[in-house]
Amino acid sequence: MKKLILFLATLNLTQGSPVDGSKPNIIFILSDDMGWNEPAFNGGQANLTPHITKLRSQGVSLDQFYVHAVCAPSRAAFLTGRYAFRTWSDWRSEDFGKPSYLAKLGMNLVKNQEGDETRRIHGVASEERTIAEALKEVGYFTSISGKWHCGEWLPGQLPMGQGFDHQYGHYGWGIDYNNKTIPHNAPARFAVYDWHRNQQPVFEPGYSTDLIANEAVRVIADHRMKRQDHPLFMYVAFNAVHGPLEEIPRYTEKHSKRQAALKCLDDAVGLIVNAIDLSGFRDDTLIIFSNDNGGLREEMNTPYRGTKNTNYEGGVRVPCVMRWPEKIKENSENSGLIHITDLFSTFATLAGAPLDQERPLDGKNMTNLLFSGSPSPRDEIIFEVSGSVRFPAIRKGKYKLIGKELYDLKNDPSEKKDIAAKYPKIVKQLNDRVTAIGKERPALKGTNRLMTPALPWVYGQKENATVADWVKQEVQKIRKNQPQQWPRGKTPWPQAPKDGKIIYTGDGR
Ligand SMILES: [Ca+2]
Repeated sequence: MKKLILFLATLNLTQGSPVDGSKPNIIFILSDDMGWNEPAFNGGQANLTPHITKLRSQGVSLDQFYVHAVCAPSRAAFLTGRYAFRTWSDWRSEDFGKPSYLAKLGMNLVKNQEGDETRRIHGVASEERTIAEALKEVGYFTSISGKWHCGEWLPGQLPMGQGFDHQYGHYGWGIDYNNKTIPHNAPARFAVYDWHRNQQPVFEPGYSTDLIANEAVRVIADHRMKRQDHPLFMYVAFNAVHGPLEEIPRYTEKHSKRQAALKCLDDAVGLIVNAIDLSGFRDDTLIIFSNDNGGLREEMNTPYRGTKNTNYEGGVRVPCVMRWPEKIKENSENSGLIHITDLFSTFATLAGAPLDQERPLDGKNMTNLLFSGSPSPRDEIIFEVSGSVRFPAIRKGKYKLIGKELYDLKNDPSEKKDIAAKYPKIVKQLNDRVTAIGKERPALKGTNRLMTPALPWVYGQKENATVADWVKQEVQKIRKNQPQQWPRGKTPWPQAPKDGKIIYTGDGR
């Protein structure tokens, strides 16, 4: 009997969900720096997010969907299915041009052969197997529209070097929504052009939120016309609602800039979902909407504590909704524990792509949780290990250890009461675990490569080598209005966190 039960249990584990390998279209829409409570279904103003609310009502809301605490780590974790520390993505590319960050790695700001202080090159290594590569292998057309932030210079670290058939948007941490320049280029402080289609600089007047959505709609329509025999994977990563918010094309009469930017993002989500439905892809498409890290200010994340760049719930627990008609129950909720790395394994499983690969995955397949009503196979998340700018942080079961602080998330989801002193054994257990896994951090490679020139006109090494005059004109227009001098020690970006804390004075870069 025991043997039979064991056999049945094994069978159940290996059986998979009914939709595994069914190759749906997969549309992953990611916003930037949105707070937990900004969508209406988490307490935000209803008139700001009607389309996201509608998507939620047609599908499931995930209550325990976790990411990393900042942009680049979350994006790398999604793309590779591996915790950020494994690809050194807990350090962002631009950090390698900032003395306060470099100092934490025992490195200096270096000069290139031209004698200019410049950035060391850092990004997700081209050897990593990305989700785009995994899906492409099994016949998907792969598209990214929007923000990349996993390397902005070497061809192998750009989207089309990492498995995307189509690329549109920006490579760096952010852009000003209208000019498509990135307002600084650490260690230089001047603007660089960062807007590309298929890795060529492109001039397109308009507001980036609208343009990213328009491109996504165009790709969907193109797919309808040309490639219906192939499944579609789209990664639509808005720079909204990240700062600098700048000029917003509509809604500012009635709303604050932040609210107007959010409402424009909501419009954009509506356009994409509508394009899927009108193209006849509705029933064969899984749409996911989520966000890369918590909001910049505490009040955006209540009832959770903390902000972006912290590992409190407010920094790492984000809204996530999924819609797949008939496959996911309308207006449902799911409280299974999920980490953004799991999307890799889940998408690959839906696509029938293999999960065994040279560099082991942290992501777990969630198709049984999402489509068979099984419990989550995950009971642990490694947010951070030593060697990062943030304190080591781990969740195990109901407990979360952040540095020396311990919280019971089941009874205290707002992390008001540090219970470390009361439970030293649990602290030790979690600390031992996060220390042990931290030893798996590989050696940092590639940072002896330098960005030359130190201040490019446009991101992308090849693109900058043959830069057109119009790009220079666009950039000069912005540079001439930037401060030409900075007081000693002042930078347009915040200094690296001290004692686990970062002080934001600007817009969250
Ligand atoms: Ca972000």
